Amino acid sequence: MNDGVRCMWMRGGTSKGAFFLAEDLPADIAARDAFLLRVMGSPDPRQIDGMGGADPLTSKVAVVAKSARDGVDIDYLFLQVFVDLGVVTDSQNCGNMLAGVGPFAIERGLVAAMDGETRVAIFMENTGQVAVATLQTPGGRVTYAGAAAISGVPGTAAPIPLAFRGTAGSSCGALLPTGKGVDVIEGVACTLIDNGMPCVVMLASDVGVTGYEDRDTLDADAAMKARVEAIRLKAGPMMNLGDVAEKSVPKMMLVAAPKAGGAIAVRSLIPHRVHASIGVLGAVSVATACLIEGSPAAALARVPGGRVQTLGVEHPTGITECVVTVDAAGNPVEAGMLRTARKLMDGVVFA
Ligand code: NQM
Repeated sequence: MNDGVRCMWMRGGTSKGAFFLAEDLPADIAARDAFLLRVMGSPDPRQIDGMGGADPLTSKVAVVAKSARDGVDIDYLFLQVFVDLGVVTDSQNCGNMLAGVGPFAIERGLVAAMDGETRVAIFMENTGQVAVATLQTPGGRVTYAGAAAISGVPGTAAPIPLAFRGTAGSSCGALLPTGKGVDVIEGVACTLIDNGMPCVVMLASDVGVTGYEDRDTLDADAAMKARVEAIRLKAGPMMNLGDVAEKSVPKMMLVAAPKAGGAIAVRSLIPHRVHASIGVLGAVSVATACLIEGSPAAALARVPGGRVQTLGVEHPTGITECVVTVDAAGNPVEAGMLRTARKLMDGVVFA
């Protein structure tokens, strides 16, 4: 470890962090987590003694290995390294870091790239589903350059469409873990939902904000945050997540009527900081809530209808479009989203 560990730093979607081969990390979980805390410089709000960016969105780790599963290329474990707590958690997935996993796997020789496009099937170990990423690989090499833009990231890059199946109940066992479209917690009507990410969806106005504020304004609102955290601590056990005091789920989604042409406006707490945009599976889950009868989101949402619906989720830095496919009974069966990624650094990192 003192000689450093091989590591690639990448942007995946609107997140950024460290990508490791599983074989390069300690097999012992306590030793692995102690190493990752040192790498990021946690716990410390500035992460001054590490590589982390003093933000949950830039304090992330992807652990990648060749998969032994049928029809799957790669296994991906996501780890969230808390910024100001000495905690590393695998309690959530991350669809943004997922965008970097396919390119990283090709760069490390775990997947052979085709000339043109390469589809990489990725088993998401945190929640047990498979996602398929389609990468641009002209001449059998990953390219990061391209014309795709995603909100929250300046400029353009090669498109990486992600497709998800079977994400309903990924961590909570059911799309609606309480069996209801709405539960009242601390006097606030909430939809407890998991279509890839456990989320609690409520009206922003019910916790005293508009839902159109910028990130810094909401991050400075200690009273709102305390109220939302009280709801989260009660929602966790109701969602089959147990005590969530030291977990990064459920995510808290404050919704308002759309006003930029999307389906819904959202400010998300992940869970103690406000997201600069929105998580991938968080967006899929809140978009799905727009389709649930009785949900506070459905009451405000502008939804197109039909079996394949493109739902724009408005957030502090733009709109993220999710494509949600439902079956004849209206149950979500598939979701898709466009991401991009960029290789930033390849080398060794020291703890
Ligand atoms: O919801 C942040 C992110 C995420 C998670 C978070 C994510 C997802 O933006 O799939 O991508 O909610 O902690 O990276």
